[in-house]
Amino acid sequence: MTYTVGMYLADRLAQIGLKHHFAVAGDYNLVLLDQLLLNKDMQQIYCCNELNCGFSAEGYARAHGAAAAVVTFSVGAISAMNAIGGAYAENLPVILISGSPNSNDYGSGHILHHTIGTTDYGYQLEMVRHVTCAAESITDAASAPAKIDHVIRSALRESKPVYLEIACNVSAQECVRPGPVSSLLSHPSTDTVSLNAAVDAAVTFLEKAERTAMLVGSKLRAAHALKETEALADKLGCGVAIMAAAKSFFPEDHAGFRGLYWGEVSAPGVQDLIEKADAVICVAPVFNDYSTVGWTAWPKGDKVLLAETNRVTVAGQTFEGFTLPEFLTALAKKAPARPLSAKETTYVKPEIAPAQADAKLTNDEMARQINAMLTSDTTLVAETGDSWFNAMRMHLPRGARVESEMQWGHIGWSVPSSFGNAMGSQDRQHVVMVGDGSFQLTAQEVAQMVRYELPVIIFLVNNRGYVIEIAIHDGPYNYIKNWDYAGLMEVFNAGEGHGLGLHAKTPAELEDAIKQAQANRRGPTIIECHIDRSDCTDTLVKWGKRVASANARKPQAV
Ligand code: TPU
Repeated sequence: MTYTVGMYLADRLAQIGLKHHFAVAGDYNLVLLDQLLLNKDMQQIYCCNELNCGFSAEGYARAHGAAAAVVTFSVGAISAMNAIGGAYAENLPVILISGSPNSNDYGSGHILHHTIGTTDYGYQLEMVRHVTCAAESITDAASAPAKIDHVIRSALRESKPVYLEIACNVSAQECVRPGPVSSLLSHPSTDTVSLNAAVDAAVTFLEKAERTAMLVGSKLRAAHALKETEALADKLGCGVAIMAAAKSFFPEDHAGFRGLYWGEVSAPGVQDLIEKADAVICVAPVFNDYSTVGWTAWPKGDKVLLAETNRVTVAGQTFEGFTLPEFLTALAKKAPARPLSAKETTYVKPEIAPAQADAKLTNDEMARQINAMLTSDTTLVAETGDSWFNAMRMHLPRGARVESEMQWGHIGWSVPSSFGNAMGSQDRQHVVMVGDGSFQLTAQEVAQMVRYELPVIIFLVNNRGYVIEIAIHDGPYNYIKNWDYAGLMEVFNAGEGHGLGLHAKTPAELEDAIKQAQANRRGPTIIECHIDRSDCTDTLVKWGKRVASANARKPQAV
C-alpha cells in the first residue's frame, strides 16, 4: 500500500498521543478523512458544525493535552476560526486542518465553489495567521512532512493553536514516513546563567519581605507548572490565592490555600491577603479587564514578582531563557520560608444553607446541590454568565477540575467543549453549568453526546434571559425566546438514544433529577433548572457594576 501525506499526518497525530480527532466532512477534505481513517490508533469523531468542531477539539485539548479538528475550505474553516481564536486566547494546542483547493487550481484563474468567488486562494491562510502560532499550506507531497512537523511542534511548544491546509489532491499522494516523535516534543535548552540570576533576584526579593503571598493565574496549566507551584507553596508556607480563570489549578485542601482573589468580589480575607502583602508572587496570571474587575484590582509594581510562562520579572529586572517549571523548581530549593501571611488568615470554606425541599428552586440551592455532587473525578465546565460566579463559590475536592473560558468568553462554548473534554477523559464525570442564552448558540452538539453515549450532566439554568448582560447594562436585547430545553432531548434521541431531559422547579425535584442523571450512564442528561430572572449571585452584580463603569469610561480629551 502506498504511504501518503494523509497517513503521515495521522501517524504524527497518533504519535503525540491523540486517540481521537474531530471532523465535519466537505468535498475538499473527504480524501484526507479517508486517509486519517486508515490509522487504527485514532477514532474520527463527527460534529454538527465547524464552530462546534473547533470547540470540541479545544475541550479535548484541555483534557488530553492537544487536539485536531478537520474541516472543509472556507465555509467550514472560517466558522472554525472563532473556536481557534478561543484556543489561542486560552492557550490550547489545537491543530486546525482544512482541506483546500486542488493544487492545479492555485494560480490558475479558476473560480471555485465554497470560496469568496475570487481566484486567489491565499486568503484563508492569511486570515488564520492572526489566531495561530504557525500556519502552512501544503500543495505538494515533498514539502508536507516538514510543514506538518513544523506546525505540530509549534503547537506543543507554545500551547497555541496551529493551522494546516492540504490541497484535496495531495492528501493521497505518496510521502516518506515519519521518524520518532521525540523531535517534535523536545524543548530548546535552558539558559542556566539567566535561570540562576532570576532565582537569586527572587530570593533577595523574598528575603526582604515579611508578608509574602502567592497568586495563581490561568496560564499555569498551559505552562505545565501545576505541581511545581504547589511545591513552591509548600516551601514558602505562605497564603495562596487563585485567580478566577485558574479555579482548580491549586488544590483547595492545601494548608496555604485561602481562596479566590478577584478584587472586590474576592473570597473573605483574600483581598487583604494579596493587597496588604509586601511580596506577591504572581504565577502565570492574565490581568485583563474582567480579572482586574474593571482595572480596580491589578497587583503590579515593586511588590510583585511576575513569573510568566517564559519570563520572570522581579525588582526592576527581567529574565528569560528557561521554562516556568524550571524557575519554580529552582526557586523552591532556595526560597526562604515565609509563613506569616498564612498564619494571619484562614480559609473560609464556602457553605450554603440547604433550602426547604418543596420551596421554589433558587440559584443558591442549585449551586449547593451541584457542589455536593463534585468528587475528585469531576470536571465542572462553567459557561460565561452567572455559571462563572457559581463555580467560583464552590469548594473543590482535590482532583476536581473546573474548565472556563474567561479570556475568549464565547457564550455557547461549554456544550461542544464539554463534549470534546468528555471524549478526551472518559474516566471522569463531566458536569456543565450553562445559562439558557448561551445554550441556544450550540445546543445541537448535545446530539453528539447522545450519539457517542457520553454521560455528561448539563445543568441548564433557565432564568429567561442574559442575566450577566442585565447586570452589566440592561435593555430589550437581553430577553430571549424561551425553549423547552429538557424536551430537546427527545429530539436528539430520535427514538434511538439514551439522553435524558428533566425539569427541576424545587430543591426536591433537583435532588431527584441529579440521582437520575448519575444513574444514566449511556447518554447525557439535561436538568433544566427553573430560576427567577432576578435570582443571581451577589458577586455577579457587584462585578457587573465595575465592568460596566470600565466600559463607560469617556474618550480622553485630545
Ligand atoms: O447566567 P446568565 O443568565 O447570564 O447566562 P446566559 O443566559 O447564558 O446569558 C449569557 C449572556 C451573554 C451574552 C449575550 N454573556 N455574554 N454575552 C455576549 C456574547 C455574545 N456573543 C458571543 C458569541 N459571546 C458573548 N459573550
